[in-house]
Amino acid sequence: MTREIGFHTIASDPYPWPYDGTLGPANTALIVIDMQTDFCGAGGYVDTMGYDLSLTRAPIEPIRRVLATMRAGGYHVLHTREGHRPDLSDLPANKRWRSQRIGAGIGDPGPCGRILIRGEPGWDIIEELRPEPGETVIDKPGKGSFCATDLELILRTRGIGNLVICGITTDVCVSTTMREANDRGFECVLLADCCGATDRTNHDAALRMVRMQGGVFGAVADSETLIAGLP
Ligand code: C5J
Repeated sequence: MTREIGFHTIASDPYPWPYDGTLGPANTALIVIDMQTDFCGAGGYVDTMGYDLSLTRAPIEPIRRVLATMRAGGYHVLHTREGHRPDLSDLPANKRWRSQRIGAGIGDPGPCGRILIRGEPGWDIIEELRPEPGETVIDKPGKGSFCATDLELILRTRGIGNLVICGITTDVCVSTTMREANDRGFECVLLADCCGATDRTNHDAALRMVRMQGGVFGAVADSETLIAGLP
């Protein structure tokens, strides 16, 4: 993996990130996870389940600022979308069953189209955080962004070793992706104010878990610190 000369880190918890001081645009990517109407918009999946949308909408503005800064700085930017094929051939039966049981069946019709189905209005990334031309969008059928996708191949091909992770939900897709990335040797920082969960306690717990054992999954920072510290 290509590493840049120079020593750049940002203040983060529990250690200055990245561990080896290689923060720079060539080898660092922002990955924005699942900022889709289904997870933070009226009539989407999370709304249909009855959760408080203000929690999953809270990161929109901080992410917008980080996106603008990292785009301007020439950093890699990637987005993910959770969703399934219209014929449901990639939807595990237990995932569908569980969602139907609570009245928000994946694949069933809802106010934003079929829930979590590729191509439906609810599945798309919200307007505020729309990907720009040239930015990679990873479509994933699961919670982790590495499962059944070409994300790892793309990151390795581009020589990206450092991942700035944000999006929703902190305790599910964000956490799963960070763990998958960490196990693959990527150096990750999670931006606390650029994430949100359907439950505040779970959000806080997910952040706490990252910081255990000296940073068992990486480090935690916030958007202002990142923006101020980017070389
Ligand atoms: C969930 C996600 N919570 N993006 N998906 O089902 O976190």
